[in-house]
Amino acid sequence: MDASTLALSRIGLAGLAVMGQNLALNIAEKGFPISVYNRTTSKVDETLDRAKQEGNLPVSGHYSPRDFVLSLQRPRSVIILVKAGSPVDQTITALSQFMDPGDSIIDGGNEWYENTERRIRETSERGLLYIGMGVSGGEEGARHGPSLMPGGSFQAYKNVEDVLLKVAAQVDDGPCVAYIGEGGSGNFVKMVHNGIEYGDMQLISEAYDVLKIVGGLSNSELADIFADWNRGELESFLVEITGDIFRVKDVFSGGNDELVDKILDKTGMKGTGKWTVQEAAELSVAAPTIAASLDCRYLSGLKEEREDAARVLKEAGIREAGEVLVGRSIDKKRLIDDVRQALYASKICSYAQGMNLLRAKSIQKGWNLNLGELARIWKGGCIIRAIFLDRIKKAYERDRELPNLIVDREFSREMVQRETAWRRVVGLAIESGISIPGMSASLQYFDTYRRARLPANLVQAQRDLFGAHTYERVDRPGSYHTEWTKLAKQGKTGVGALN
Ligand code: 2AM
Repeated sequence: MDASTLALSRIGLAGLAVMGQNLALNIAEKGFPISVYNRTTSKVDETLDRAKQEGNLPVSGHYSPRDFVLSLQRPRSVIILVKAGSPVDQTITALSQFMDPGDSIIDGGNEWYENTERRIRETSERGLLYIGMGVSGGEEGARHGPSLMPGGSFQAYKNVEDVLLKVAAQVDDGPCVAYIGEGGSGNFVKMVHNGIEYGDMQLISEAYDVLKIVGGLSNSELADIFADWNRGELESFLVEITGDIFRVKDVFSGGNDELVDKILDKTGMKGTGKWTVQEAAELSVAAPTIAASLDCRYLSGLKEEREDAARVLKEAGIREAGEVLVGRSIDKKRLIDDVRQALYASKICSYAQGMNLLRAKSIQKGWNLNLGELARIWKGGCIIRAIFLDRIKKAYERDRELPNLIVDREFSREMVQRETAWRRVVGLAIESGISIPGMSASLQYFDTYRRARLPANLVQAQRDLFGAHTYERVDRPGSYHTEWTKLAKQGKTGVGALN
């Protein structure tokens, strides 16, 4: 195709797998003529077919990197949506040779943020601008309005801001996109979004498990409960789709059983949750709910081992999960209400962990992340979208330096209101052998964070005894070391010497 004879496109998109195709069609539908390219050219034709079918959208297909790049208005902006890692480098190499200083590359994949930072440096040597942009919302979001988290070159953002503002999901307080910050901040924020998503999914699965085993609820009752929860404080995409899942019948069993019961209990993953937990550890930020959900995915993968363990422990005399409750009368209505409250309180703790991880990274990297604004752009389009994010946004608007969501004046009140129900659910699950690693991690996080005094004094004493690591005192300044063993043997009161 001879680019000179055609009107140039406003923007380009390379990488036409599911996300790429849908995002390209979304951009075109919002009135921005777009050029598309894919290494395997059949996907270019596929996209052109869809563009035609879905309303003669202004999409032009290109079959070589050169034609693709030359079909764009200058300064050129190219979104790439290929597999993270080396495919991104290969795509940059293929395209950038035809690009000019001032042109921009926007990587929309789930990339490790340090790769983006390396590419920012590499492309800047050639005068190119670079953005790592988190895109959330799956296929549907990409097509009709995702949440977008672009970080990197501010100029590159400005060059495409009009496009992104229209393409993003729209909520009551604006489009779900904002310039995140410099470097790999956009990818990092998307990574933590995914970590929070792991937590939400785990917590929901635990709510399901408790309701099913303790309450004996059927799938159709569960569908109604989740639909009901979706009309209140838990209103969210994940709660909504969970309700829908319980309603789907299984075709292979003649439509008598629900599909959810036929699904193998082994969770897949692509790595962003693991990165979140690794980063939390690197930054010394406690993220136990997110870590518990990651661990649970690992344990779920050990299906055969778990089956063996179930058999061995049964032979050893263990009771089935929930068996201790047999014969006990369960107030279903109260159980359902308790689980709803436990889920909500657990979620607050999980989001508090994710937000605090973002803040710690922001301080380390000088990104100046605006946590309230991040909560706002997650209100629509993305997988964790929820009514509750508006409350998080407001909490950070009230106090930008809020150390933890738990101590926000509204959230603190809500936690206390739900505390008894939360403890009942966790207690009941623990007593009956139903694993609830997410909800109990959240509760333990809450109970540890809220205590003015922890047994860490004893750990400090142990460290000082065996490693002379010294300790501080509650009543006077300085650091102290005590000859604990000697004094204990002498039966004397230890008078710590000033170190
Ligand atoms: P393909 O259709 O040619 O395989 C998701 O796999 C997307 O990433 C697809 O569009 C795929 O292109 C693209 N992709 C994967 N590896 C690539 C590479 N090394 N270079 C260019 N595109 C690649």
